[in-house]
Amino acid sequence: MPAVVLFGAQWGDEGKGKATDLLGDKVDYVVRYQGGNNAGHTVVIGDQKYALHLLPTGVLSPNVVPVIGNGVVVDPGVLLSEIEGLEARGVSSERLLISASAHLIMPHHKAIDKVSERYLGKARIGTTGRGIGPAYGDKIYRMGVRVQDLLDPGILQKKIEVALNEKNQILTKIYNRRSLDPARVLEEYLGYAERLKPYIADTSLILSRALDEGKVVLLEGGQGNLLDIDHGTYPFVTSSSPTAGGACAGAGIPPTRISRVIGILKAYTTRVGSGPFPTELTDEMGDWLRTTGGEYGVTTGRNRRCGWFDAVIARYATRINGVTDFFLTKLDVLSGLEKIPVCVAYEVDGVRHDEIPMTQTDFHHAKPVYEEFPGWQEDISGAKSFEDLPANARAYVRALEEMSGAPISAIGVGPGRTETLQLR
Ligand code: 2SA
Ligand code: GDP
Ligand code: MG
Repeated sequence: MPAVVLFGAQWGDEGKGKATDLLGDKVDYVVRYQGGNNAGHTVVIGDQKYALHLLPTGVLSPNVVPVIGNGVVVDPGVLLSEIEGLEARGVSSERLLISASAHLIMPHHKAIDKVSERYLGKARIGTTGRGIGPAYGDKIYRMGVRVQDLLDPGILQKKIEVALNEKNQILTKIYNRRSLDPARVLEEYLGYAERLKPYIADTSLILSRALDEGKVVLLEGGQGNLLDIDHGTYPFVTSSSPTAGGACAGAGIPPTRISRVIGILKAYTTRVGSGPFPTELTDEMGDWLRTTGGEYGVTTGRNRRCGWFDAVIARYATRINGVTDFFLTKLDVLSGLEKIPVCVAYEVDGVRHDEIPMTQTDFHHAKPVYEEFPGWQEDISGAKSFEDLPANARAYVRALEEMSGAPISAIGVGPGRTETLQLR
């Protein structure tokens, strides 16, 4: 099993953190390949709950090397606090490796993210305000500051000055905000440089050698398929590629090394931020799913929008990512319902769509076509095997599997490490 990708098959928060953690003892490296501290990955171990933002989930497994790949945007202040926070709880980040080619989130990125969202008003994306979009924007615009620039104070100073020359104009003239002082930013980042130096590495080379030695590398996605900059609900997306394709570019690993692509799929659907969501429930049922499932943003604390399972989206995830198997999470949340509707197709202006419509306009107008499944009343959180589940829960799982187009290999029946049923 050389390299394995694990990604979110919906709009994020499917339970990727828990799923990655579960594989912890079978892998040698866990690599974040995109995103930054917009992510919130929860892992529950015994009575301890960890919320990871920038650090790969592998940091919680003592034998795993956690890697921040080149495709990630790193807020160095946040990273250092996360490292310290874990250390205070007895979790060492000593093994951490940070790609020298990853980009840095700078103070102007955070300022512009927040103020531009405010200016968009009702048209806002609903970003996490962590500077993610502006940092990726500068990367593509070739104006980014990279982790390796922390090792060269002269270059760092020049890059900060060039960037602020332009960004201060934007902040003051367009957004009527205060300008940032390049000397102070330099001083702040030189401070981070000292502390981050020991972790900086050529991670693509290290991973390539590890794969040659037969080591197992897990590529851990943040966010999800429909938040992908190319394949998601643009412009209501994040600014990176959470899809399996993005894993190669974001970790510096060739596609030929990847042997398994695990899609994490929630037994219902959630989304944080703006944008289309055909099965969204804006009524009491949606509130019930939010409360029962604990659907609140791990990074911002925002309410997550909730709705029924959407098989069109699941099939789309299979197609875009070449899913070899799915982990189905949070099945326990659905216990107690009389009936469980599942969206099997959409209707747009009277026309049935079995696939995601080609245009965003059509997707915005997509009405779900539902098929109802009988629910189950039993608490399933104590189940130890698939056979322990009530017949209706088993039928629901089998139906989702059939509609999603790839086998389900594990089922989550609770947030804890042990609350998982292995199917194959
Ligand atoms: P950004 O900040 O530029 O990446 O925001 C762009 C869109 O991407 C969404 N996004 C997310 N969606 C789900 N979960 C995310 N992580 C946190 C969590 C979210 C939180 O685990 O709960 O705490 O609010 C995440 N990160 C980005 C975002 O909502 C925008 O729609
Ligand atoms: P991620 O971003 O995909 O890692 O997911 P989040 O951590 O943002 O949100 C998933 C939430 O669901 C977390 O609170 C997890 O502890 C929790 N969780 C994960 N799997 C299960 C499950 O099978 N059942 C229940 N009830 N909770 C789960
Ligand atoms: Mg999350």
